Amino acid sequence: MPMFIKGFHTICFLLISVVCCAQNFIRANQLGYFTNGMKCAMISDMDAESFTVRGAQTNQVVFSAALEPQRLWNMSGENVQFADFSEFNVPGQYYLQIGTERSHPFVIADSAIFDELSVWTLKSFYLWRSSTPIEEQYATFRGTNYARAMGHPDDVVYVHRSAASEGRHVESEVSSPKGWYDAGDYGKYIVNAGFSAAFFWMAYELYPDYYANLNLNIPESGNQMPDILDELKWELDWMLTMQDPSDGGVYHKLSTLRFCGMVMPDADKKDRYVIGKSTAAALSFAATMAACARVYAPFDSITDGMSDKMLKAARRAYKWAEAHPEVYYQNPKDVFTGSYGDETLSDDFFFAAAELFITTKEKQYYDKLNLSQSFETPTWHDVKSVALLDLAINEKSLPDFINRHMLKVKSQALFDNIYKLYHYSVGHLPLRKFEWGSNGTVAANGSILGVAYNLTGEKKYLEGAQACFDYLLGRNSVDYCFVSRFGYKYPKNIHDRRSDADGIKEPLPGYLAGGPNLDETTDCGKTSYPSGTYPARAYLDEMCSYSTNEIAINWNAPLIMLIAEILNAY
Ligand code: 9MR
Ligand code: 9MR
Repeated sequence: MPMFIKGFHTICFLLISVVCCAQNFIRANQLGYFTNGMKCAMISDMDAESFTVRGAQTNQVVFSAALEPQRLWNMSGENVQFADFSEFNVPGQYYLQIGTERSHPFVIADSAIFDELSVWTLKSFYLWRSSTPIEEQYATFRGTNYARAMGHPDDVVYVHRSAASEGRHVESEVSSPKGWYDAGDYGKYIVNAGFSAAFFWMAYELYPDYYANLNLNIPESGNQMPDILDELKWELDWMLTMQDPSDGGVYHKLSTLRFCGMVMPDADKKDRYVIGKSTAAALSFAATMAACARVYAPFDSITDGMSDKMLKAARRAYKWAEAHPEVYYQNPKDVFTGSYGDETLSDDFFFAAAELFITTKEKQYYDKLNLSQSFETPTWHDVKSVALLDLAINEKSLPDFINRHMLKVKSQALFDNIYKLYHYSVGHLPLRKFEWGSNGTVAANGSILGVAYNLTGEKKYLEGAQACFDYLLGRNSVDYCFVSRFGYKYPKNIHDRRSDADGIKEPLPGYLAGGPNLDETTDCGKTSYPSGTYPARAYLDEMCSYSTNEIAINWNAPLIMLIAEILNAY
């Protein structure tokens, strides 16, 4: 063949492989693995018989093993195999190779590899703070300074028509500062706040010593309270302002009437409102305040006696919900921000009663708990499994009159339901479907398996938790480490107003992208995905793709707990 044709062929081949099919066929956790930990990578469509691990500098084979035959994973349309190299335990930098295909390089090391991840997934909440300037000394990540001006003081917000009461009239002014932004938008929504807070306090309840020593370098660092609790307090302080003092009811959310454009927080100057009161918000608030009354009690001298105030607020909100058991939230006609509407409230009652019970040990709250229902993956709209988990975590401190057997059977069933999802999944992933925020669901399920391991000591649960961890950090069908600024290939264009508007090329660090989701395919125009796209591959690293590439507190919070579990397991 004449040279120029050969060259032409080569160029075409390169073009085709870059444009249409550029992907990695061997996908590992892009950050790495613990020296003595489980180590697994996913191989896609290679039908290989064996794999090798090679030194990143030397290119020498340091480990090799046979592979099981490939199997079709119907969620991704790939034929997958899993390379297990747990046995190999020499620290260093490596990659996997099969034929000429290689994975991204990764590290095998003792622990430090995940410390920065643990800090910055938490610090992302500091960066999310409303009503305060974000300062350079706390907001510099690997040389990039993410400082910004204060946004949304929220010391004057208005009572929306839907939220008016005897004591607080339409358009009257209230002060509701602090709190975290919910996501890529600047709203503050109670139901999602309560769900997210739960992963903070459970992580703290599980690993108090770890968090006592984890320095986040935030403004409150060094104040004798663990930084994770300082960070959560920013949210709690705001939540407390969302209770109407005249009746104990809780506003569903605080936001503008419409989403603002992609601008920095301080450029969003439209009036903000407290909007609606709902049973779900009252219960989420009650659960959070009740739990935090317990968790913050040892720190009353630092918080000025906050725990007592929280418990009173919790009881009042719960009473309000009992008197108004069916106030479902729906956006009023003039409101277009996130709705977090929820048609089922039994799980919210369960959450509030469980946390009030764990804290007060009062039988009146225990008697409200229907433990005979079935428990599965929790979400912001189905929180009963969060409550069950926290009952299990606190079991030892609960009074004698409870049905311990039932609690054990039910928490075991929750663990096993999620474990089975993982175990029988060809893709080694405990996920029924890829919905909005699928990565958050993986993080939540992973964190539950981590609790299962923590409480039972059974290795199989750790294996499931590790699978979720690895998936989120790169062992997935789209070859992304889903946490911004971590790993080899991470989301660059998260749907986040700050990241889009701050003039900094790199996105803000430490944020978990929502992840693959086929449900909304028009946010980037009619052709977001080619038809026939498989759910596990329906992910777009585009700013427009809020259905797959937004960030949110309820996805980052379970990730924090999962990270703590993995870090503390080895
Ligand atoms: O930016 C908004 C994001 O936070 C929400 O999750 C999403 C769905 O409610 O909506 C986004 O806002 C979009 C709006 O819904 C439609 N117009 C374009 C907005 C920005 O992309
Ligand atoms: O996480 C929410 C998801 O379950 C819903 O399907 C979706 C559409 O209503 O909204 C998601 O929550 C968004 C909220 O409404 C506004 N802030 C951004 C949230 C994450 O996208």
